[in-house]
Amino acid sequence: MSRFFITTPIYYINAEPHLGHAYTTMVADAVARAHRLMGDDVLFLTGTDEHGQKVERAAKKAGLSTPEFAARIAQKFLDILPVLDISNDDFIRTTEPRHRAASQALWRRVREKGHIYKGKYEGWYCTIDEVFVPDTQLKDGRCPICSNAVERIAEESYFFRLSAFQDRLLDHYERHPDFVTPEARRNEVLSFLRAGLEDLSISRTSFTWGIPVPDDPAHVMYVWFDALTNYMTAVGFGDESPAATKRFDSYWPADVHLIGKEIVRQHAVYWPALLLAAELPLPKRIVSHGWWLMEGAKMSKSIGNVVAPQAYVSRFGLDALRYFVFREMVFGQDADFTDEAFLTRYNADLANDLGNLVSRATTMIHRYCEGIVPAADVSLLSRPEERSLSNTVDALVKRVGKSVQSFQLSVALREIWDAIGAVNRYIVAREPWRLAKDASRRDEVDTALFVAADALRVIAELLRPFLPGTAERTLRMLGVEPSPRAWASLTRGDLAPGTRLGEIAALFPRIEHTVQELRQMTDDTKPPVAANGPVQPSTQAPLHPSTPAPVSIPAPVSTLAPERISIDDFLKVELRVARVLAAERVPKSSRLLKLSVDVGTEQRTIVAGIAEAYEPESLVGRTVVVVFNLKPAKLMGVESNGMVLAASPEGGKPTLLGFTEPPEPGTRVR
Ligand code: ME8
Repeated sequence: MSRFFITTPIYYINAEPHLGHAYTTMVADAVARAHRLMGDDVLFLTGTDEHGQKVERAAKKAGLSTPEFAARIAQKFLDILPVLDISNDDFIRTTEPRHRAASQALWRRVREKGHIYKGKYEGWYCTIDEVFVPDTQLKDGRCPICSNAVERIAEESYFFRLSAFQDRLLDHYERHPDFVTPEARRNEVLSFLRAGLEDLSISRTSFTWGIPVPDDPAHVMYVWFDALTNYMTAVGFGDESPAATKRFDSYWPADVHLIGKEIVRQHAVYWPALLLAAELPLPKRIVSHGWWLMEGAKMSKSIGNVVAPQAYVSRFGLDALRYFVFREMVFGQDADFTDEAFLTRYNADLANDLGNLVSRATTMIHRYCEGIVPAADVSLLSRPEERSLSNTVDALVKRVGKSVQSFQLSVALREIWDAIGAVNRYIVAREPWRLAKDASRRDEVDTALFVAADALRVIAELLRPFLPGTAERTLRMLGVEPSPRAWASLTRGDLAPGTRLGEIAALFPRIEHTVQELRQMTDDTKPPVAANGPVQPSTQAPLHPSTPAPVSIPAPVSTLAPERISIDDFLKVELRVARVLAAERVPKSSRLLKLSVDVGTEQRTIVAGIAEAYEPESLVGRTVVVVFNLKPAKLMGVESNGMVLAASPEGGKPTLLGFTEPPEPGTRVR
């Protein structure tokens, strides 16, 4: 079993976590989960970076002692982990004793090897980014990273002989072409290295919120010296016990430091130089991703243009957020976070492609096979359609694994969605609903449904690292054991015939709201950016109470032109917008639901033949279209006063008409 040690940056605690932090943590989580499924012994570390002048100032502003402030904000970073279903193995806070010991041990080791000396630092400092800014790098007199004002500092300082490591670093880069990815970041580092390195100031005396320098407590360590050490603290560095030493030897060096692109220099130059100085192994890979932008500007706590992940999780569910960020951001590049893109991805990819497919396949097994996975007829599996789908599924496991290993999560998801498309096309090609009408074609129905359900099982297993909840729910619907299947043994054809399916539930109910409505709802739940106030709990109801995703089985298209009617004929039918107030099953009927609807002027009872497609509870609150002036009729003893419109394909389930921007009940439809 190979070891896989992956880290996120440890986050500053001057403000609460936002989508940028959540993104890195979710990416690391997906990769860690995938490596577990690939059989690795994974150690996944995240945490908080709590020292430095910025935090000291934020605490003062909040009117709290610095330790109290640190504990309060660190807790917010801890609290968000279960919200995002993060599977980290450790969470490090740099204020913990184990970390003080590790940082001081590293300092001593570098000092003993002769790479630290005392001097005086005079120059510019950006407290937002906690970096020294040489005159030559100032941009209009401001920080080149965040554009905020820089401060002049002049104080006694210890220096690390960074300049002595230029050649060894260049040599390391030469020998390890994948040390820093993507390529663009590697090239930036190489030009920085080739331009020559200056020694690095690694201590401060003008504030006290930091780890004291060994043997000279008037100095606290430069926050980056302390922060970078966290990666070794977590695996036992600085602890002399045999257990800790063993742990360090087996987990260090880290396999991947996953970071945002603005902190590449610290990780790709300072950190390896410090490790070379301490004669310790270097991390294997530094992988950096791009930024989430809001209208072109980096989402950041110092600007305040941040998205609160919790708001999206509570409105749309965690997996919708995970899917969106993994799929939308091409790894390494920047991406805009927009509600338009969120809504499109949700409705098109999740509700329509995945949600409908699962619902469609399981519904047909319920309808045509009494809810039991049928057995395929082996002789039918060599037909071109079956072979083509099998090839897609066979190739998928390897492809997804490869994409995940290179952090190309958007590619991995695109590959999975291509397979979802292939299953959808297979079902359309086989038309089980048509075959089911002919008893002599029973084997073909069984084969088609087995092949589709089995492909879905593999797809769901592969979705586990990305959308853990959705993967489990899908597998449960397919009647499959929820315990994860190692990817090495994940093969097509393993779904056991005779398995009873679980209950069907909509995976991703369609969002019938406009972007404007959506924005308002998410804005209302954004926690305040300032760290000194409590987060307002959301008081709004979930955006989609549980409206099921409409199921669309393509209707056969008639080639006969129907007789035309005049507009007057059409207007005789009064169609109105209505809202469902209550819904229940009609006793003894598997097809009928009794709906109570608001038609604008009154409340009416309408009986609709949609029970096989919709759970009654899921309809409450939904906006539908009804025929208002239909003569009343009794159905199974219940008087129906109108008719609800739905697309009703031959052999398929009905799909209710709806609106992306629901009008008021009573509005005429024409
Ligand atoms: O830099 N888009 O902490 P930090 C994508 N403490 N990712 C983003 C982002 C955005 N708009 N904004 C933040 C620090 N991130 C140091 C790290 S490590 C030894 C010390 C993510 O709180 C991204 O991973 O400023 C980025 O690198 C990290 O948060 C910076 O977090």
